[in-house]
Amino acid sequence: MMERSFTFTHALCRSPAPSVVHGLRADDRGNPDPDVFAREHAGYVEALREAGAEVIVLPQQDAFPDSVFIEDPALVLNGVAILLRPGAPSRTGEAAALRAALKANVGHVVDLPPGGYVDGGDILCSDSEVMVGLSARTDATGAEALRPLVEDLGYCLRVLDTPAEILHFKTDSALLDAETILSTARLAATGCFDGYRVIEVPEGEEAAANAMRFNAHVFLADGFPAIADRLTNAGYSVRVLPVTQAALVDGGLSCMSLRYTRG
Ligand code: CIR
Repeated sequence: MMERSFTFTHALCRSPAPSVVHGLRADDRGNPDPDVFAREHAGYVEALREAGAEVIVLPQQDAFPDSVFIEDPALVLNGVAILLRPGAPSRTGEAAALRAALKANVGHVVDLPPGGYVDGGDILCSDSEVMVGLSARTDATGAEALRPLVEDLGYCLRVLDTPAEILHFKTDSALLDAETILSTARLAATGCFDGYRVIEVPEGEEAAANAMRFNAHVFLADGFPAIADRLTNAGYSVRVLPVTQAALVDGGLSCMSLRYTRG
């Protein structure tokens, strides 16, 4: 199947809960405002619909402050949902709490075999491989537990290091098309994207690397004009969206949806 890495019919999202004010963050730059977050989230959902997705928005879960970041407890590959084990203790329960919705919407659900931790934010998929970045949330045991599932679905799995200052592998990278990756210089310098074409985000715009290709568009956080121009000039259709409140709790564009195709 061509371009299975960014061509999708569906997206699963979860509304931000008021408890998002307690969301995890590396540096405290103030709490997100739940009302503004809800508005920005609604704009994100609308943009996905405009890009051709049928979007299912699951109800908020106040017990899990970070549950709006629905990408982390699961991975959907080739129509199969894999329930992961998020590495942050406050997020462990998010996977079980997502099972019924995955069953109802994706259909086929399997569990990551026992051992270790994996966050979806550490997984970057191209058409042929699943790159798993080791981080404070994803360990080698978890990545190896994922390997047989991924290989059964027709992908290679490659385990990579993430520099210590980066929360998630995809905090600093995004797929732009089947051969091209958007990356910060600090992540690309590890050599993890050798073999791909890499477009680097300019210095000072690192936060823009948490972007998302969805069908014809590249979704980019608002406020990063240099990379927006660079991508537009490279021929991408760029859709700029405000994600100011997600950014306060270390979230970006890819974190707020699980993207998949339902036949
Ligand atoms: C966390 O630290 O888990 C959340 N506050 C942010 C998660 C962002 N998700 C992602 O990069 N995939």
